Amino acid sequence: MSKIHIVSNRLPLSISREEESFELSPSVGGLATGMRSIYKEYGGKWIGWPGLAKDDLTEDEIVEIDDKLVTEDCLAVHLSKEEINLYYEGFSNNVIWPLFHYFAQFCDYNPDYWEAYKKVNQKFAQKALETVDDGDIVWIHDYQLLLVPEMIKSVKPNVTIGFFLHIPFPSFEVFRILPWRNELIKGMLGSDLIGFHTYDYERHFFSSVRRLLGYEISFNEIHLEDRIILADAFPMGIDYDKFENLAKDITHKSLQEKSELHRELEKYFLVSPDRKLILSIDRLDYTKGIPNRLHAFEKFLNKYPEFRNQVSLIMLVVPSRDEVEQYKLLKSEIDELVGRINGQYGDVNYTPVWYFYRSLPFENLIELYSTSDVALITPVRDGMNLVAKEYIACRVNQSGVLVISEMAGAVKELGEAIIINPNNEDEIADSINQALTMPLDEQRRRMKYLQSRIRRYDVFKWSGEFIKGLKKVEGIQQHFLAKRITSSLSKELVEKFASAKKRAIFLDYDGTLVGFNNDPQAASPDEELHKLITKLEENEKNTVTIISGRDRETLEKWLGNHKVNLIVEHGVWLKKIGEDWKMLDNISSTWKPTIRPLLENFVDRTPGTFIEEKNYSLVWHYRNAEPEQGELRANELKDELRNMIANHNLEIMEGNKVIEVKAGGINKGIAAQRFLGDDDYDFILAMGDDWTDEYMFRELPESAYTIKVGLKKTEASYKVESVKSVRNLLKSLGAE
Ligand code: GDG
Repeated sequence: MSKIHIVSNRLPLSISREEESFELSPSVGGLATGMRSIYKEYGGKWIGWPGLAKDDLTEDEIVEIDDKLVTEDCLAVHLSKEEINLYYEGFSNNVIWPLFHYFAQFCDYNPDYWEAYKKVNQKFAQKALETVDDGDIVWIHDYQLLLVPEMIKSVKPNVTIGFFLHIPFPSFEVFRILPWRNELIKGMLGSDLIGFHTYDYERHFFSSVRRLLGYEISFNEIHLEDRIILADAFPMGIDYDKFENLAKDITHKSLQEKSELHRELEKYFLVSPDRKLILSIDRLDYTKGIPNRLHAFEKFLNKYPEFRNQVSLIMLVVPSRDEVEQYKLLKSEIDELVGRINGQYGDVNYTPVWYFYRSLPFENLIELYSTSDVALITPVRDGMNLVAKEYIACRVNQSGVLVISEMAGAVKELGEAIIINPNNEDEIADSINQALTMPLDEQRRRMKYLQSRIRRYDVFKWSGEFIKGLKKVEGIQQHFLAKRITSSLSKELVEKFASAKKRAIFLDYDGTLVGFNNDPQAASPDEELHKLITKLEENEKNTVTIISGRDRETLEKWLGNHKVNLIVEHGVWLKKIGEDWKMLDNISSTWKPTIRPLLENFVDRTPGTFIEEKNYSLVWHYRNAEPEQGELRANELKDELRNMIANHNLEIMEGNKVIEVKAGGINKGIAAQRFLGDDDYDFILAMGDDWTDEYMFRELPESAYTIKVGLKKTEASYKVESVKSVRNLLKSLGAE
């Protein structure tokens, strides 16, 4: 069975220095819970930083820690203070975190951060490579390690790599701000499956992939030159049963068994049975919308005076990154706001905001969830937000109302909550009122739906679905690779070629012999290609034919000096060696003035596009257009063309970033067949990359070696990945 390994910034264990040795204690966080079952069950390792700076440890202590971690199947990536400072505090938390949460004004594009980020990502990759075997699965987590997928894939292509991003992926207009945007995307594309919390993050990612790297995306598959990658939404869940069971336990506790906090909470309600509590829990972070919440709560107390003395907001803020300037400022802003509200609306018996700036034991958290009537979650941007789900799981009697920001990823699954815009303080104030006055049966009705959804898609389901996705992508990739020429097949082909007496070789030009160029006129043959063709044409057993959609003039100019036959314009014209051009069929071009204005209109409306005129066809090129607009317009154009060609004998051909309208009745398949005639070729080879070549693959005799360049679906009998592989194959034939 293949093993599953996990890579994340932090290991799922905390290490603390005790008097004589080090103690390990398991983390209780959602990721640790969800992943622990996976890597243990599949016999893998967890690779991550143990949380102590290497500078504070002696060599012996590092060995001791490593030995301890190995017993838990964990491998430590040891980092120095400087590395933590530059890679973690610097690039991860001062560049990616603010940018991906749309706080571009907080980014510090310091090149030293970037250098450290690359170096430390390499360290994580290296540690993983030491333990990962071919056929294993590696699941990498989050924004600190965006480069690791590619770093592993490039060394071990036979390892299946999953990547999950726990924070939002921003829209292209924001992502493009980053000086190292291409490098980060390429790093992520080393994965086989990329997971996001929501479909919105996924589509933003696709948009950046398309615009920055120009890869084609169909449904949720990204087509690289030699691989298919899948991206999908996997909304992360919680360990529902754990929260629910603890919440149930709490309701059965006697007064003596209750914690001090719990007793305090109960005292609050003793003053008046109508008293209510609103809860919020977050890390200290500018993305969590804490000041907005306080402003809105102030507004609420002002607008709904009947709730003064009756409603308190318990705000648990967990200290985080408080050495960083923005966080310090945020902390003072919160302190000031809490002081102002309590000063204005509080008295000796009533504190409007109970503010805890610390972290609390897990049990206290459950008590807070269980005793609060409303959870008020107002992030201005949040990848998911697990607190919302935890509140739902703890409401064992199904009372309670969740008010949640539309900017939290979790909102997609929480349609029965009250949904607010975190920047609309009036709306939040009114929503607090709505939540506090909601009849119990309505609370229960809503909570029932929320609970059944969150219970079903818990953290185990989440991780299980992701692993299923990884297995599915393996299947898809195998399907795409199914016809790929292996070394034994290529040997067989060379042997058949060598023993043949009369060989026909059909080669498409663009995308087969040369790569694509932004300017089609710049794709002339290079030195290597000239040599390759010369080598093939020198062997008198070979009949080489270049079969292309290009026009006569261009191909004759480029290849006229070779002893090769030319079939151009998708089969309209044939020029045999030493002969003149001949038309293979009587083709008309009288339709051009009708179609041309439509194409011109599309050129006017789509910057970067242009028309190429061939003798018997018109081509609209959109490779240089902004990619999404290009695709959109291409579909529009096809649609309009379909209506227009009805009365003409025309065909619409869709090539690689081109749409071509040509006279019907002739194609590369018919042309190749006619060329072969009754001659007794005992070896036929045809290579091409786009769907115009599919005609050729279909029409040639079954015994022919038909080879598709690229991994897409094809009628050819074999596939090769790239122009480079075509040239390698031709080289081995030429060497015969
Ligand atoms: C990132 C993304 C995404 C909080 N205070 C205490 C405490 N907690 C626990 C909560 C909850 C977790 O911390 C916070 O999780 P969130 O999801 O709300 O937020 P981030 O930490 O920002 O996490 C986020 C998440 O990754 C997962 O993908 O949802 O969007 O930003 O589980 O219960 N736990 C204890 N004491 C506390 O005082 N024990």
